[in-house]
Amino acid sequence: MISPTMSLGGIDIFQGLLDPQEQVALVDDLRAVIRAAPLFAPVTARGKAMSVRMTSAGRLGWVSDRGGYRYQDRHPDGMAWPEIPARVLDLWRALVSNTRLPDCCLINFYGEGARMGLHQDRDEVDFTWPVLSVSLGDEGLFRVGGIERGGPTSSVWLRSGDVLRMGGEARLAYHGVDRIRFGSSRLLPRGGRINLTLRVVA
Ligand SMILES: O=C(O)CCC(=O)C(=O)O
Ligand SMILES: [Mn+2]
Repeated sequence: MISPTMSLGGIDIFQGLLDPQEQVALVDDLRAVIRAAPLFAPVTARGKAMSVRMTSAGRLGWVSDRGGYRYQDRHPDGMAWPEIPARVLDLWRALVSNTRLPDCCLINFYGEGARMGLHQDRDEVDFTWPVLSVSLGDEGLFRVGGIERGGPTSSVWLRSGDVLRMGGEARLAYHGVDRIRFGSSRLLPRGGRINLTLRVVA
């Protein structure tokens, strides 16, 4: 079993788990996913644009539009989501489970100025499985609180190749990304940060 390098508010963090070569290979896999299911710009139910762009791989993908946020089995343009890349599933097998694989691999892209407000991941039916999250590219300031909104929070800069596991008590912890350091990594030639979030949905 691989041990986390640190814990933040009950979240296990595996810093530098993916070496530079693995990161490059993963980005190649993701380019293929994005070619088949392009990044789109989600809006909230109130019509406010989110600053990240996103797409998904897997049986289900997460979408947000005027109709609200939800999981669905099609990209907003109508195609089925591509399969989750084998390399990504290997990571899940190593850190979560060999028997139950994730239904969804959400791909978030943070360009310059993008962020994600504090939220809980609670659109899934089953919270017994952890959420696994992979950071690639530019550094992101990740903030985590407790399971109630408004409590104390702590922060850590996530770097390319870091992996985070939110399970147990921390499965429903509030978390978000305050900002990225645009251009801090050379993994993506035009800068930006990619986050993969793997979840069992149902
Ligand atoms: O970008 C991150 O590190 C977190 C993403 C996230 O929390 C989400 O997509 O639900
Ligand atoms: Mn989240």
